[in-house]
Amino acid sequence: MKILHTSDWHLGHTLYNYDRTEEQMAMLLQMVNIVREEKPDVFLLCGDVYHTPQPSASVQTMFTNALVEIHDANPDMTIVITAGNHDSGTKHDIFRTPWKALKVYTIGSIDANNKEDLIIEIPGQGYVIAVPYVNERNMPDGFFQSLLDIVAERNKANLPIVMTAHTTVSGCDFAGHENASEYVVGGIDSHSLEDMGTGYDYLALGHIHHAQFVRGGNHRVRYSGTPIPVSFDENYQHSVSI
Ligand SMILES: [Mn+2]
Repeated sequence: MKILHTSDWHLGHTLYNYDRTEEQMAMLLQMVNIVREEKPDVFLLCGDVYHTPQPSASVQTMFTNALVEIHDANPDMTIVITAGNHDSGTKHDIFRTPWKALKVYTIGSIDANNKEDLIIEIPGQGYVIAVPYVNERNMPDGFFQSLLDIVAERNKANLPIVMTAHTTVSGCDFAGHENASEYVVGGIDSHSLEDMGTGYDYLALGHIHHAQFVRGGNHRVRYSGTPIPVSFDENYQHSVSI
């Protein structure tokens, strides 16, 4: 299963009052071209689609138009978009049903009684367990493992299992985030890798802006990082991960 992993687009972000629409549109165009070239089976956008929970109409239009172009660039591809801590989870869920017509899954919130909503089967290829950002107080204990267990049960053909999360995993390099420590980055407490459960083949993370494999994750746990910088401190290479 070929995956394009990206996160933290922060559309609508302004830098010290400088409008960044032109840069963001250029990034979206690059994204379309990368999809056309790489033809991934799955496109993962792991949270912080927008910079604010109330993006303007023009920012939302920019995003939805780009999403259709990304779909058109590789119509067989499954697109999975989860909400991050900057997004409104409930707004993210509004168009869940119509987007499915283009094989786009938008996952904004979790319902512990309906875990099926978070499990996307890509027939013959694998599974995506799409977990959006959830405030720690609302995250049931052992939630990641419970999802992994459901998929393990179902996965008789031993297909690849990919899980997403938008959170801080301890051992990551948080350069570029202000007021960050080993324990809290961007207002999200660190999870240990053990908290993320076992049974995934790849854990696609969002939230940390510096692209990296997480220490101790055996090259299976990765932050894709931001495709374009969100602050001056992000003085490192920006990319998507294939
Ligand atoms: Mn972010």
